[in-house]
This record gives sequence, C-alpha cells and structure tokens, in this order.
Amino acid sequence: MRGGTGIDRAPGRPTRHDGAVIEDARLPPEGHGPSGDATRRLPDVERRRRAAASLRRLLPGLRRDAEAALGGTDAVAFVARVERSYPDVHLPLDALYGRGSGVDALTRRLLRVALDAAAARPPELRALDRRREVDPRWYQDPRMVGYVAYTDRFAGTLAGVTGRLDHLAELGVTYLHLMPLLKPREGENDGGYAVADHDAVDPRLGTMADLEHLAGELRARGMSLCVDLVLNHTAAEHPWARGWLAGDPRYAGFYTAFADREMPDAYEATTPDVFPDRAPGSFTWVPRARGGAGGWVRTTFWDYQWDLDYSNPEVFAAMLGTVLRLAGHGVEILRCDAVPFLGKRLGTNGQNQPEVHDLLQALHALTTVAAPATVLKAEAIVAPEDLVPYLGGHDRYRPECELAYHNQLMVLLWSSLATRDARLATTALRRMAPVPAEASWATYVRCHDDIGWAVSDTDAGAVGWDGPSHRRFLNDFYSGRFPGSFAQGALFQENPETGDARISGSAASLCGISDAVDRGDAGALEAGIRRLLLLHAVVYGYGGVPLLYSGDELALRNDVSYLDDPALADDNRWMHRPWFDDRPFARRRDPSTVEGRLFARLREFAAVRAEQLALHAGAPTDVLETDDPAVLVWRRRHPRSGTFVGLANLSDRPASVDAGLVAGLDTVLSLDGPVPVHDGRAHLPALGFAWLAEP
Ligand code: OTU
Repeated sequence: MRGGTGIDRAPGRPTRHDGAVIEDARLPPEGHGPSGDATRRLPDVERRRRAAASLRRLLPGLRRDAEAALGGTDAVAFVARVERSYPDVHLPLDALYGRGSGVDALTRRLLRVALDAAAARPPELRALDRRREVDPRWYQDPRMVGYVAYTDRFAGTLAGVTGRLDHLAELGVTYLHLMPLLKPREGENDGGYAVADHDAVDPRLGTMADLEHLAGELRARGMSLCVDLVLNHTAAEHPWARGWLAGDPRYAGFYTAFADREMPDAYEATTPDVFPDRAPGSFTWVPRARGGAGGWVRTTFWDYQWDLDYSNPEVFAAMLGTVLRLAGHGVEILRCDAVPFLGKRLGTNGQNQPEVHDLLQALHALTTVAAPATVLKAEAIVAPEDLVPYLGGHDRYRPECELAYHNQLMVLLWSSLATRDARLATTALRRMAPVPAEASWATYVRCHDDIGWAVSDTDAGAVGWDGPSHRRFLNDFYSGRFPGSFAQGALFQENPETGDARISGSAASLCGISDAVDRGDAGALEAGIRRLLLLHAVVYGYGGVPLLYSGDELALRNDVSYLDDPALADDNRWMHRPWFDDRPFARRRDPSTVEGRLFARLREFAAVRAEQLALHAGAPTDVLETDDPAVLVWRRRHPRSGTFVGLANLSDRPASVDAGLVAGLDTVLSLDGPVPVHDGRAHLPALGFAWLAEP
C-alpha cells in the first residue's frame, strides 16, 4: 500500500537521472540541516585537535585491550591502525552524532567492536590482513578482473560455484561479485536487495558455512569475494524492522515514520521516484502496532524495503557489526548498495548529502581498523560531479570507498554507440575531477540494473545538444523504437509525468546481436560483435577494475523467461539477468561461433591487461581531444612502463587520429592487426579499437 493520495503530480516534479535536476541539488539554507553542520563548518585544524585529544585519552586503555585480545604483533598492528585512522573515525562521527562530548564515548565503543572483530578473525584472514597491510593497493593491480553473477543463475548454489572456478580462471578473473545472497524476504525481494537476515545466507543458495568455504577456495586461487551490503534499507520482515514496529526499545528510531502526510509530502516534493511505475513516492503507510511504531514509513525503493535512519547512531553501530561479521566470513569487497540515499535532507533531492560521505568515511575507517584486508565499493549511480566524492575526492580529502562504479563511462559508451560519435564522451570524461591515487574506478559495460541516462545538461550543451532530447533519443534508440536502431532493449520505469525512463536489456541485445540473429544478417552480426568487443576493450583498458557481467562473455541475449514467474514479471531488469546456459558455454572454444569469438577475445583482453603496468589503477587516465569526432582517445602514464594509449572508433565508418598521439607506441591489442599509420594519421576501421603501449 503506497501513499499516492494528495501528492502533487504537476509537471516539473523532479526527475531521476535528469541532469538539470541533479545539478540543482543544493544544501538547504543554514539552520535547516542536521546538527552536524555546526561541526562540519569548524576549521579542519580545530576538528583535528579535538580528535587528537580524544585519541590521547583513549590510547593507554586501547593498548591494554589490544594486547589482551590480539597479543603480539597483531596488537601492535591494530593500535597502529587506530592511530593512523583515528581522525577518519572521529571527525565524521563528530559531524554526524557529535552533540556534546558523546562522540568520544561512541568512538570508543565502536573501536571496541572493531577490536572484537579483529580478534574473531580466523588465522587465514589475519594472514590476509598482513599481506594487505604490506600491499594496501592490491585492488589496483592490472591483473584485477571482476566477474558479476547471480549464484543461482550461474551455478545453482554456493557449493556449485566451486565447479565454475575454472571458467573464471580462464577469463583471468581475480574478483567475484555474487549478487545479493543473504536471506531475503519471501516472495518479491528485489533480486535479494530486500534482506531479512544479515547473518544468514539465502537457504536456497546454501549456508554461511558454504559462503566461508567458497571464500576460502576463491582466496586459494587468488580471487576475492565481493558481496552486496544493502545499507539503505532492510526488508520489512527483518528483525530490526519487526522489533521497531513492535516497540522494542533496542530498535527505537531505526526507521523513520510520520503520523500524517505533512512531512512525507514535504520530502516528496523534491525527491525523485526511483521506481515511479510501481512504487511511486518515498513513503508507505504501515498501520501502527499497539504500543509500537508505524505510520508513513520511509521507503525510497519498493514498499517492502524500509529505509534505515542513520541519524540514529545505533543504526550505524548495527550496520558496522554486520559489515565486520561479513568480513569475518571471508568477504573481501563490500558493494555498498544505493549509498547516495543514506542521508535525507528536506528540500533536497535526498541524495549525495554530506551525511552520506561522513557515514561512509567512518564505516570505511572502522572497517580498515578491524579488517584491513577489506575494501568498500560504492554503488552511486549519480551525476559526475557527485560521483567522485565517493572515492574520497572532496575538499577535505578523507579516505572513503576504494572503488566506485564508473557509471559515467558506461553511460557515455552506450550514448556514443547510438550517436556514432565520441564527442560527448570526450567532453564529459575530460570534465570529471581526478580521483585520489589510492582509489579506483570499477569500469563496466553492463550490470544487473537498468541503464539510467546520467548525461548532464552541461555536458550535452557543450557539444551543442539538448540534454532532455538526447536522453529521450537514447531511450528511443535502445528500446528499438528509433528508426534504424540496431538495439533490442526495453524501457524500464517509464514515468509519464516527467517523460523519464531507463533501459533494460543485455549487452549483446543492445549491441545489435539479437536483431542481427533475428534477421539472419551476417554483416549486422559482425557489427554487433564488434560493438560488444569495442565496449569491453575500453572498459578493460581504461584503468580501474573491469567488471565482466556474467553472460556477456558468451554474448547472451535478452531472456524473457522471467515473465512466467509472478515474483519477477513486473520488473523487466530480469531480461538481462541470464541463466548460465551450458549450450552456449560449450561453444566457447569454437572460434566459428559468436560465443567462441567473445570468449577468446575477453581472455586475451585480461591477459594483455595483466602485463600492462600502465593499467595499474593508481595511474591517472587522461581523455584527449581529437579532430575526428568518432574516436575516443585516452592515455595513461605510469612511471615504470611509460605511456599507454587507447583508441576506440565508435562509428560505423573508418576513422583516424593524428599520428603524433601514437608515435613510438606499438599496438598491443586490436581486432584488426597493428594500427596502420600513413599520411600523418593513425587509422581505425569501422568500430575498431586498439591499445598501444611503449615497447
Ligand atoms: C540498487 O540500485 C540495486 O543495484 C538495485 O538492483 C536495487 O533495486 C536498488 O539498489 C535497491 O536496493 O535505483 O535502479 O544511485 O541508482 O542504488 C537501481 C544508486 C537503483 C541507485 C541504485 C539503485
């Protein structure tokens, strides 16, 4: 039951991926923000002084406790981590919860949680912690290649994944993201993003012991396990939610609810709907329990996903416990879901608020203290200027997430394929702020979600396009409505009030492979394969950690079988969440098949990538201007290996760039042999790409 009553539906309501609105998101005027704003405005030096004094008071006791809990060198290492990270814990907690002196006590309490978690780590994980303290930027190694899959669709169960590790090894995978696998609610569960128990695995997939076992097997093969951390909400059936509703004092203030529509209406006036077609609004009416809570409960996503209220430090403490337990089970990378939404402010779009960054910084610092082998990956599908801060790129640098999805690169690649023109990509990528050297992008072509056209109006304007019309064009193009489109996707969450929509569909289908197969057109099939490989070549060679989405290595097309399952039928994102199919899999070594071509090339991409020091993710990527609008050019420089240049021709015609861009470089990867240079130009065929590097 979702409240639609009395909500102003006038045109002009905020749209989700509308650059114009994203750019309008401003902090509320002074005096309207949470109390932490006073702390946030203090000069850095003053805040650091407070933190240093607080650490001095705490250290003697902490040393004793660490010695007792860990002993020996582990205790020394733990205390060193606390000393190093203390400001990164204390400053954000002070901004979030620092009314009076309570923050010192809170910090002490949370460090105790971290110490207990460190002590509970099994010997193999302590050994991994050691390694990662020696090599803290391990995730930036050019050998890193991620693979993203649903456990059941990929291998049936967690135990079944073991049988697929050779497949992953062949693809050079060093990082396995298994889609949500904690116990979800019954029935609809948003693909597992409605968690009913953080301490249990979905029984259909296995047990926590299976998860630990798999993590160990992966570790033994040099692969890291990544799991989703759904921070923003729990299922309505989660014990925290049940406890809160029943009035259990341990869960008081865990969720937000209002007795009438006044505040929900005020919030919704400026908050875009995430799922406008079936879950409009951001609040759901929940009848009040006797002696307990209820009312209009904040539900940003589906009505059965209740938003946690992080203005309550108990919620933060509870989530920290969850994180450290998952790390203790052997999870090395936590994909922090939907993080932009963690802090809500009236009068804003409810995303990317200062609290969100404070929360992530504190969570990150405490995780590093307890389990230094662990890294955080931000899932923030937002405008470019809002994205870089999740990697710690803010005015006052403070470590935040080591990784974040590069949704800009993903969106701009799809946009460029449709327009056969790389200028928007070049402009927008050049305008992005650099990321701190210790952080990296997770680059990807497709994922389990829809594609939201996060193209900003400013970037569109810079190449002479109108933002809204371009986004409309992209929806028309990828839903296949646009005349001559090669794509077979579908609109997701079309919002008739705003005209906004996103796109579902598998990479292969969006690249034209479905259309070509349906029409039996060999030329079109060739172009579709080249598009799919081109996108992956950019993503593998851009710098960062490339994430391969399961099924793309076999060019799997849209799968409409989800329509037969009533729990899935209303969410067309399931069309691009494929079942791993043994028939196409069996063709992967046959170079005369589509599967064989994709599989062999992706193996090659990973192998070549592993040898390119310039693809170490700590080196910056520079996107370069060029005089041929069809070509995306990027350059990476590494002090040891020298220069690396990537070229991608996103059009269906031959293209060329100034030969000076590639002077002295050899082609290390391409579909078409070494890049020919003549007449002062380096030439690429239609949909051609190349990586070039110093010999
Ligand atoms: C995430 O996505 C998940 O990836 C989705 O599969 C979930 O449905 C959702 O959270 C709720 O848990 O809006 O359309 O900026 O864009 O978190 C997908 C982040 C989403 C949001 C993103 C969200």
